[in-house]
Amino acid sequence: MNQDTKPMIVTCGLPYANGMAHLGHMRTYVPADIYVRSQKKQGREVVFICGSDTHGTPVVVNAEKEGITPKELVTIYHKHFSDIFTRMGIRFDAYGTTDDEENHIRTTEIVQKLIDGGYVYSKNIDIAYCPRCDRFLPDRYVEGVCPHCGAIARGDECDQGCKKPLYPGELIDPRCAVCKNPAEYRSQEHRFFKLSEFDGFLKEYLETLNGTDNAVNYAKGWVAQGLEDWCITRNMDWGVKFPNADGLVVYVWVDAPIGYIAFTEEWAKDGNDSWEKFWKNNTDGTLNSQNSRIVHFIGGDIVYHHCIFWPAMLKGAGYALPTDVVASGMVKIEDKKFSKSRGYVVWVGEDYLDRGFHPDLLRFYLACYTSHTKELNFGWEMLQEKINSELVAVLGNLFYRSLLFAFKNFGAVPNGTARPEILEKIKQTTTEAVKAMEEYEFKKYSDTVMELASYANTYFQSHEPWALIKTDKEKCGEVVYNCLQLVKALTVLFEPVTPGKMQEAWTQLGLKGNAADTLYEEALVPLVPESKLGTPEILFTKLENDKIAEMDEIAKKRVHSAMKEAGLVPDEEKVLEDSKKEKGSKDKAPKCACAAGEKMDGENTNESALLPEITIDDFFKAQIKVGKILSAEIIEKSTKLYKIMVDVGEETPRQIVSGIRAYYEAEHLVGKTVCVIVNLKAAKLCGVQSQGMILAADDGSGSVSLLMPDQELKPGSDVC
Ligand code: B3M
Ligand code: ZN
Repeated sequence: MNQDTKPMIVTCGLPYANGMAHLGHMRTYVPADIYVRSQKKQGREVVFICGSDTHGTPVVVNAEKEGITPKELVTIYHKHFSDIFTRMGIRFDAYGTTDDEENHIRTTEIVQKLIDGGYVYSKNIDIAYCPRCDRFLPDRYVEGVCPHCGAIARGDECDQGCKKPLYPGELIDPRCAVCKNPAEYRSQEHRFFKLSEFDGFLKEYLETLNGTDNAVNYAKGWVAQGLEDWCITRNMDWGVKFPNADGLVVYVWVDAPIGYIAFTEEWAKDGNDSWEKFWKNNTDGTLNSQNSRIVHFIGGDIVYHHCIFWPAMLKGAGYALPTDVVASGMVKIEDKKFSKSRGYVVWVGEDYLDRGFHPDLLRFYLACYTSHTKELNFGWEMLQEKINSELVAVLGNLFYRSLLFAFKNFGAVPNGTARPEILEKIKQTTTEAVKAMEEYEFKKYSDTVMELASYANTYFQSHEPWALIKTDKEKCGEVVYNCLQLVKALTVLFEPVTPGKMQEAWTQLGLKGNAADTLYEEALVPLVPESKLGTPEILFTKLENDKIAEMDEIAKKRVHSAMKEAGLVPDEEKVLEDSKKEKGSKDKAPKCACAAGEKMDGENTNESALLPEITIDDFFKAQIKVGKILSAEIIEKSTKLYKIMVDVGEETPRQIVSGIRAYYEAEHLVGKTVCVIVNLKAAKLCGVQSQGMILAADDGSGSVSLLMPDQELKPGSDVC
């Protein structure tokens, strides 16, 4: 089947319904919406699917923090996301939740298919358990050291380091994310998906996968490193029950992508259409024989799940495979790494829409700031610059002066014909823009179309209609007619990016129907001379300095209060209060630091500076000594660990397992003077006993450095 006639499903990564929508979300959803609108303009059958991700620890942890049930939490945020999407002009054909009945049923069916196909087995594994909180610690309930790269990671993903998904029992030095106390591992029976059996399939499949390089190439690299079987059950109540396994639900990364299918079913039910034509491969089952295109738009941090787990599951259960995976780059706020807890965040509702900013301005900024896979930096002044110099000065200026001139002097579309060179220019622009769109180059699309607006401005300017009207009204009509034809073409071409404003322009042009429903070919259809025009109105007004200054102020205050909360800037009142408390604190038991939620919201940031405040007593609970490394050897069972012998001034050296293999050669470690926590509870890592921890610093970008005294000290010296 020809690519052009295959029905398409376009999906967006499902937002967790556990908090408010922010700019990071929009970085994926806006381009996806632009893409879908463009597909519709090419006359393709396309269904746009998304929904709220309602399961997993991201939801349960936040619900616990708020003191409400997961169901209550997801009801609130599902509505929030749904409203925000509508207000941003993001038009999903279906927006469900992964807790919908359709998703429970489809997930159960797919899991059962995998079981029946022999792809699932049971195994006893170590699960982190917090003796203090008296519960098992799935995924984000546990933190520790990544066994692959040594970064601090959460239970299901090395979110701050190598980004690899992690499996239960893998974290080194696990601790409870709620009370921060050391966790222990307890054996439990879980279900595993035989991902390793899909190695050959995935290698072949990834050769055929389209999309952005940052998705496809990463995935190829991971498969090349070898695949481990995947634990697909969790000890939780909230989620989709695993068939015939009491007390276990399926892992959220199983039922979340299945939501794409379930929401297609919901859409099909509503419109009396078929979901199977997208998701059931009813030809010979080989690759590239699909009758549909399945395009996933996702954040760059969930490539593994979409390019590896998901196609393997679909293949195992006999469903059609994704044809394109499009991964967006990261978002920075005012040149700082995006971080909710540090205050580098822009909330789409509270900061943007509720303050009267038009959604199309943000859509435009997101489309054309940089290419889709690169880092996007948002700042209020940068937004102002971009909007004022492009949307206002170029596009808005052209529209208003053309429409106003025509309205005032002709009262309608003047008599005229579209000049061949103008039609040719429109045609070329459309071809080039659509090509960029097909390559997921949204910036190129927008820039190409904006270039046509500059061309049109030059046309208007150089033909001086304001002078011609006095000398040759007919010739002036010709010029204005062509300007309006360019305005019409631009309205069609810009509709995917700024749909609300282009609909207004469509009405001002006096055209019937919706700009959103017109095909690209409509750009070349000549305007009807003497047809009525709507009343011209200014489409884009300048973002004024005082408004931007106000937003800057809000942003600064947010960062400041986040720093204050983290104890990074002194808060005089608090200092006073704390010093009072400190006086009587000696006999008190240390409090349980229950501020874990901040680290569990899915941010990829190094949050170590933001742990809850501790007292000096807390600090001295850790006994740190100077040690000298005597030997370091590779632990065969692991790819990242060393067994290190350290002299810490005791009778016998300590044996310590450390995840620094990626950063230091074994022979370079010997003789180094390091700092060691010597009273850490002993633990076994990869079957090797570890009696302490060697301290190192991680700058968050993959550089890890041992902490070493700046002069030779005797082993056993106290670090104080
Ligand atoms: N709910 C959000 C994320 O990790 C997660 C996406 C699911 S897509 C099937 O970005
Ligand atoms: Zn890692």
